[in-house]
Amino acid sequence: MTEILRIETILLDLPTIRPHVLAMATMHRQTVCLVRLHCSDGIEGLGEATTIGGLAYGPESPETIKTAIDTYVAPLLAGMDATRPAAAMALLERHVVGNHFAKCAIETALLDAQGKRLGVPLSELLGGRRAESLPVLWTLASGDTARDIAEAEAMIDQRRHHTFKLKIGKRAVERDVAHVGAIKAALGDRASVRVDVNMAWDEPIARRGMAMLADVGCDLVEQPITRHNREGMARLVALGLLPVMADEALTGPVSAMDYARAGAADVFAVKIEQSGGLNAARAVAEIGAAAGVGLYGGTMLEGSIGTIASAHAFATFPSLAWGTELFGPLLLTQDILAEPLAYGDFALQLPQGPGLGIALDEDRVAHFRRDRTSTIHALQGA
Ligand code: MUC
Ligand code: MG
Repeated sequence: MTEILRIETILLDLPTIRPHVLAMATMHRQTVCLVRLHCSDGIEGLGEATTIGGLAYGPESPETIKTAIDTYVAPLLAGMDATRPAAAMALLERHVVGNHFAKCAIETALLDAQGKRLGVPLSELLGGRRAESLPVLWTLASGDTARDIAEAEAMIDQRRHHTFKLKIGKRAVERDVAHVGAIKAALGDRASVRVDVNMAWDEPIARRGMAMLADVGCDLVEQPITRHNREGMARLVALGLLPVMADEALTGPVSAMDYARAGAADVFAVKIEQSGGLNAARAVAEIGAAAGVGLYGGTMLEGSIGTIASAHAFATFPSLAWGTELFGPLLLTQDILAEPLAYGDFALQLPQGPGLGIALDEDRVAHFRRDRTSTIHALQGA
């Protein structure tokens, strides 16, 4: 039997190209929990978990993910059959409650290893890809309107992105809408402009905000109110002012069913980490599609490994009418891959190689390891 020998977790701190300003956090770096799953046939599977602003977005942080895997997941899976990823995930489901981001990183590593073993891309283990490339938008979140417009113009000129998501909800609604309106007016028909409120509004403000956003040419609003107010989301959908997308609310297939039944979203932002893994994300997408909900491929601002894992999953979706936001690696100053992911012509290309189809740059991994830099700081302080 080919066994899972060992699961290694490494925290990497990667700087962002500029501050990324969201309603709940401003990010200056992204911390990646890298997972290396070593198997007895010599194959290594890679996985990754990230969060947004540490614990600012949800109940897991890179540090808690590392601890959960080291303390509970790795001992549980050691010695299991590495060629049976679904059986390993079923065992994990039985013994570990929640911890969706950690589970996603493990499932990614199991499937990467299995794809390498069988000589097929990861997408083929999920039923097969329907697309070779996925459209990718960019998030304008510098915190400054003029800088955001300049950034968007550059992205359009470089043929990198022509759809933009604006992070709002931190300031008064009038100021936020003025910011959105100024960007839309500058870009005109050359771009689609959408907003993500990250649950910062209550329902009356959302009603007012959405009417104003529709007037300035915004195309969609993402999670305007708390995920717990499903009925409120359904009432906002029923207003018909703007398409309403659920994000934070979608924590796996059960929540997808709940939102679909209630008519609480026009669009689902499907995320592999938030869903609890790649297969769970596919289930969320299938439920959405069956309910007539539009699909969009979301990000937890993953680095290259989580991003390409997402791409393998999203490429198998029944439809992807709203494209994806798989731009995470482009927000970082440094990549940890030997060959960066292929962005161009407003899209991300899927690799052809087995498993995830990527390889690590070991020098960069060594350079950005938190335990290495904390050792250096300790030595410098000594
Ligand atoms: C979110 O809430 O969608 C996705 C893009 C971005 O800038 O932040 C994330 C999180
Ligand atoms: Mg969102």
